[in-house]
Amino acid sequence: MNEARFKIADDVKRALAAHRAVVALETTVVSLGLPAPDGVQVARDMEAAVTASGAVPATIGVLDGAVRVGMSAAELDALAATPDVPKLNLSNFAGALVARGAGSTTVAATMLMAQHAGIPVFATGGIGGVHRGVAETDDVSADLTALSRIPVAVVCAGAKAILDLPRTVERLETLGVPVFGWRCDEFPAFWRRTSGLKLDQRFDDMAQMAEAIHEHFALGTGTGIVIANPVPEADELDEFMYDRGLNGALELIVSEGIRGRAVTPYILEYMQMVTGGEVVRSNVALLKDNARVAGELAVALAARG
Ligand code: PSU
Ligand code: MN
Repeated sequence: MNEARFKIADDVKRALAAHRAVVALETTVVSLGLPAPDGVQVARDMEAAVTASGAVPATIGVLDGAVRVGMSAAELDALAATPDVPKLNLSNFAGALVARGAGSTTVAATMLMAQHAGIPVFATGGIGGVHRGVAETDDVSADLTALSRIPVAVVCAGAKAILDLPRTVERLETLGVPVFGWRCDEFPAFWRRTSGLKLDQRFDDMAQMAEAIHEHFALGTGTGIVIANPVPEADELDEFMYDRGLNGALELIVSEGIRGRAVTPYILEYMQMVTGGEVVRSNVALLKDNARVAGELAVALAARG
C-alpha cells in the first residue's frame, strides 16, 4: 500500500517488530453499530480488554484519507465526531482514501488492513453474512468475500442476528472458511449463545486452538478463520425480547424498504427501543469479551513464534 496512506501507530509498530501479540479492532461497530456516545467508550474498553490479556490493541479506521492502525483517543474522538461517516468495505475503500475523508472500517476492510500490517488476529462483534431475503436482494456482506481471501482470524459472537444464519454458516463452508467454536458447540446467534447450528470444531484450550489456526494458515488455502465466542451467559438477551425485537425489526425493514448498509443501524435502533436498552448492554458485553479472547489468542499465537 501507498505508505502515505497507511499509518501504523508507534506502539503497534514496536510490538510487531518484536513479534509480540497484537489484536486489530474495527471502527464500524463503534461508530455505526452502537448509539453515540457508547461507541467511543466501547472502543476504549475493547482496547483495555486486549491489553489486559497481554496483547497490544490496534484500532483501525480512516482519517484525512489515511488508514490508521492504532488510533489515539483524540483520533477516535475525531472519527466518532465525523457526521455521516462512510462505512468502508472492500469496494468503497480506495475511493474514500482518495477523497481524503474519514471512514469506519467494516470487518472486511479491517481484515484487509490487518493483513497489510501483519496482524493475524482481529476482534469484532458479529461478522456480516448472507441476509434474509437474499433471493430478492442478493445482499451478501463483503465480510464473507474478505474471509475467503484474507488469512486473518476473526473473533466474533457469530454473525449479526439479523442475518440468515443457516445460509451464512453454509456459505462459510463453501468458501473454505473454518469456524472454530471457542468453548461452544453451536454457531452463536450474537445476542444469544445458541442458534441450533452445530459446529465441526470446538476448542477449550487456547494453545490447541492456536495450533489449529497455525495449521490452517500453513495449509495455504488463503482464507481467514472465524473464531466463534458466544456472548457471556450473564449478558445474553432474554429469548422473548430477542424474538420480539428481531421479528418486529425485520418486518419494518421490509415495509420501510431499508436496504444495504443502512440495515444494521436501523435494526439496532429499533431493538434498543423494544428491549429498553438491554440489547446495547448485551452488545457491549460481547464486544469486550471478544476483545479479551482475541488478546489471549494473539498471545498464544505469538508464543508459537
Ligand atoms: N455487527 C454488528 N454491528 C455492526 C457490524 C457488525 O452487530 O455494525 C458491522 C461490521 O463492521 C460488519 C458490517 O463488517 O457491519 C457488515 O455490514 P454489511 O452487512 O453491510 O456488509
Ligand atoms: Mn450488505
